[in-house]
Amino acid sequence: MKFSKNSITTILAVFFVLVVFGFVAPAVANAAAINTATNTNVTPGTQYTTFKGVSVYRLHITNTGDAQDTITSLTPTPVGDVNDTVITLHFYKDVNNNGFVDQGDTNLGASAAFASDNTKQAFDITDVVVPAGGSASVLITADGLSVGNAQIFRLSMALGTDILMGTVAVDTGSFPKLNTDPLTASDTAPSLSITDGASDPIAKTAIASETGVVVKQLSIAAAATSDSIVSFAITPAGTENDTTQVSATKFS
Ligand SMILES: [Ca+2]
Ligand SMILES: [Ca+2]
Ligand SMILES: [Ca+2]
Repeated sequence: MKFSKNSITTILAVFFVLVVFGFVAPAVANAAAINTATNTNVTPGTQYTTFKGVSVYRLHITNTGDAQDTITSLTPTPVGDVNDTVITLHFYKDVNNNGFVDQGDTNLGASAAFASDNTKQAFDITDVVVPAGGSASVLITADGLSVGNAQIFRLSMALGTDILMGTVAVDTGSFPKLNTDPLTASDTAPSLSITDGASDPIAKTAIASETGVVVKQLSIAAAATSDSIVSFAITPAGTENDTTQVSATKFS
């Protein structure tokens, strides 16, 4: 939750849209891969002491070589006075490289809590291919459980080898190791009022295989402070099969 002095009102529409997935055949590696890593800084801001899905690190690997390469594991070090055993990290391939988890991003299956405080820990992610002449982004998000008021959390990649590549190391010369903006915990609870939007529900009926159908609109207002919404937990209802007949849910 990010706090400031101004009240906000956010109109939010939630709708379902059909997504078609394609498959890309892997390229054949037969020459050199030259990888440069950058940390495109994310701003976790001030969060309530218990938080979920907050972006804390955004790793971008550019491969200027003529062979594909692969990110196989990441070994970040937690920094700050938070007891890191209350922090769980999640790793996503940030397909659209926008710094937050959204439709089309891929969970890399390495979610875990830190085993001990201020201690480097390896996370064996689902391998991420960086194509020859291309790039790939990995986004790390954090969940926190009762983090102490005013405590700070950051992530660092201390060494080039903390980004384990399949064939060659990253260029560490220009790699900013520490996320610039910390996550700061606050014990001031968020205060939101949530009501149906002015046009809710927008869609009364939908034809078979229709895409982009708006099904929900919310009006969300902050009280004395403003808050950043980082996730939604929604429950589908109705006679359709939500697994087979709804291909995706999109928030905008
Ligand atoms: Ca792996
Ligand atoms: Ca710590
Ligand atoms: Ca994304």
